[in-house]
This record gives sequence, C-alpha cells and structure tokens, in this order.
Amino acid sequence: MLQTSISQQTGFAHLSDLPCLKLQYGTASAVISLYGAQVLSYQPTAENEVLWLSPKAQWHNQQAIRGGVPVCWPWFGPVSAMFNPQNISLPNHGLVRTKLWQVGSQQSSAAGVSVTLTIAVDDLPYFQGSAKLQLCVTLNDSLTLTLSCDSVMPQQAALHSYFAVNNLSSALVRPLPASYHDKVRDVVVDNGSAVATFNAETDRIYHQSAAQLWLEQAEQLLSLCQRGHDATVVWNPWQEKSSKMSDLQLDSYQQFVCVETAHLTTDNQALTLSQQLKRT
Ligand code: TA6
Repeated sequence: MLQTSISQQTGFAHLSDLPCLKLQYGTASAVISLYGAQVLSYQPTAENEVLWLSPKAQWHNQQAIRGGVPVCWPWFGPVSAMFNPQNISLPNHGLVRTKLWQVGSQQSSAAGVSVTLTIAVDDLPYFQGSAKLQLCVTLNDSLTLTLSCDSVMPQQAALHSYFAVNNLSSALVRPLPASYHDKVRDVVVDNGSAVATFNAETDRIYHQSAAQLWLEQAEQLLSLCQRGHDATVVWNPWQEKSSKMSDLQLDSYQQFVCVETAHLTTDNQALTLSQQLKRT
C-alpha cells in the first residue's frame, strides 16, 4: 500500500527552529520551509538527495536561506529602476525569500501529494494594492514546483534551484542556446556550444532556453522540465566568490550548481512558472 502524507516539521538539517512541511509519497520525500516557501530537500528515494543546502545557511535576521529552491519575485537579481521608483534600498532577488508564507490547500492521493503555499504582498514599491503569490509543490514520481500570480503587472520570477553535485568537473547542463549573457563579464557570448560545464565562476543567462533540460553528472541524470519561462540561469560562484560569502564554506562551490527557471521579461502580465525535477 503506497504511503502518502503531509506533516508539519520543526527544523531541517542545522536549521533547528525552521517551520517546515514534509511530503511523503512512497519512498520519495520533500521538505519545504514556510520561510520563503523554499523547498530544501527532494529525495526520490531515501538518502538520495537531489538538492543542496549550505551547511552555513541561515534564516534569521532577514537572511535568505542558501540552498534548496529560493523563490525570486517580483524582480530577479539587483532591483532595476522600474521596480524601484523611489530608489530605496531593496534586496537582491525580490521580497518573498525572507517572508513567512501561509499553508493553503493540501491533497494526498495515489496520484501524488500536493501542497500550496500562499503569500499576499502589499508593500510592492512599484504597484498599488496587494498581489497574491502561490507556490504549488507536487510530489509523485517527480517533483513539480509551480509559482503563480494572477495580478496583471510587471513581474519577474525565478525558481533558483541549487542541485547537489558529487563531482563538479564532470557536471554539465544541456541542451542550452549557443549564445548567452555572461554576467561575470557583462558581455553576450556565442560559444557555439549547447553545453555548460563548470571550470570557473559561471553566471549566465540563457534566453529562450528549451523546455527540457538535463543536468548530467557521473552516473546520474536529472531531467529538468520548465514551463512559463523565457530564460534559464546557470550559476556557480567558484572559489573566490565563495570565500567572500558568509553562508558558504570555502569548498561549498564544489558541491552544487544552480540551474534556475526564470521569467525575466517585464511586460504587464500574470505569471505561471514551473520546474519539474525527475531523476532518470
Ligand atoms: O542567479 C545567479 C545570481 O543572480 C548570481 O548573480 C548571484 O548573485 C546569485 O544569484 C546569488 O544571489 P543571492 O542574492 O542569493 O546571494
């Protein structure tokens, strides 16, 4: 008989007081922090972790948790003028990574275990009124995250996923467009390659990326299916940047790569953005 459940859990890894939900679907499990609606763990089978959480991650003092799947909204990266008309000091990657979300609907059946977390944001610096954001997380033979906001307004978003890698030098992401915006050097590069590998600081925006991507590493293949996106961001801070980040250890950069499903255009429109993960 397939065991399915959704349970409240206080603490995950070293974050002992963090309010979380645990989803169980047979041998598969996922853990979601209510702080930031951040999925912190996805194990298709026991002890087989797909995501990475920094051993130095923190959640107090308005700090964003380093690892799992941070939700970036309603802007990506440093805030631009259109989202910050008063030119005030605003955090990187938007406003909801450091807020507590509410638990909404929950379903548990043989088809899957699903929970929706919601947050109403009424302090947007560029939009009058309140916007309601939802993250639906569904666990069955894969894990699907769907971020949505019905408000018609300029809004960027990203599911900023940190994937565990066992050998960074053999990890690669494919298929990707040959051309990308290299944020390290702030130039557009066309390297004629459909693959991203990691041998230096990597911070790239691949516009119009495919729906189906693969994160390949020794003996492991992860399917990453995207919907509602217009770009994919690939990031690894490498050594020097890691050494300057308080919530990373010196060798942390060797343990993860970020492959982020993003919506970066700023037209007036509602948002639906999803990322589905499946080990194959
Ligand atoms: O998605 C890549 C990126 O935008 C990098 O430029 C780097 O800043 C990273 O996100 C982490 O951002 P954070 O605000 O979490 O430190």
